[in-house]
Amino acid sequence: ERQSSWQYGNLLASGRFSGISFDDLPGFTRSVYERNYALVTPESFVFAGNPLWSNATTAHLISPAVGANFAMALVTMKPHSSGARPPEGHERFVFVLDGLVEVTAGSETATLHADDFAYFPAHLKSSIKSAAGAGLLVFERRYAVKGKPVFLHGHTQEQAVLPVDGEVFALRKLLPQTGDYDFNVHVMDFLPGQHLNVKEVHYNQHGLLLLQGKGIYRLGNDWYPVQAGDAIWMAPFVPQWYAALGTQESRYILYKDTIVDPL
Ligand code: UGY
Ligand code: MN
Repeated sequence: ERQSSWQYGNLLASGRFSGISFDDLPGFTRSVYERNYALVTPESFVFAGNPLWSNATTAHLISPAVGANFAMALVTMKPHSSGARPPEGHERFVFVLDGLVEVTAGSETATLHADDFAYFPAHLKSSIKSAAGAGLLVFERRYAVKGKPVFLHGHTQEQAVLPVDGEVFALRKLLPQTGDYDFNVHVMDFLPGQHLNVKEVHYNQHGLLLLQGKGIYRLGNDWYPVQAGDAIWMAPFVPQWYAALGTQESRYILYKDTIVDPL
């Protein structure tokens, strides 16, 4: 057996099979969908028109249809595209993956570049426009607490790195930790070889997009190789753990519901 894998390695090195790519293998995907988690990888993303977005397509990777209390979508905005206000009672969080957008909420406006974010409270009229095109990650949910959240926007890199007891990753929280917000969005950085210390099990739900790097994600009793571009849904109480591998820092962005009494 050793010999056959050595021979296979030699054949690959010979260039005969150069260009082998699992992405192009018919019927192959790393995506998996289980009762309490899903891994959705780019070869499975399905972009389609959406009545709230003009001249744009959306790929919904997580929605309440799986039992989640939020929706997570990728939005591809073409030049001269726009997004309308979410339905009544829904709040929206936008993270810019690439390009440039102009956002409006109430009487305020802002220009967002890659790695910038904005939060739109449910009670304000809002819109998102892109003149030259942009890629967005969007989290939306029904606003579930009685508070006074405000329109917010910022640059990810300018958010303070927060200490986390017993953990080594660098954590940034993009929303205020007050009772006005019923979820937060975390950005977490790991150097290669760093991993979560806590093998987490908690009532909160997650929607995750790996922005950079690669590693191993544990979901329930399964371990998955993951890389930038992969998305993960984690239902309440699914055991979860990550280790960063490779040569590049890992960064992921993570929806986490907060505050709401689990009862
Ligand atoms: O805050 C969290 O729950 C976060 N550390 N979870 C995770 O990275 N899977
Ligand atoms: Mn967690």
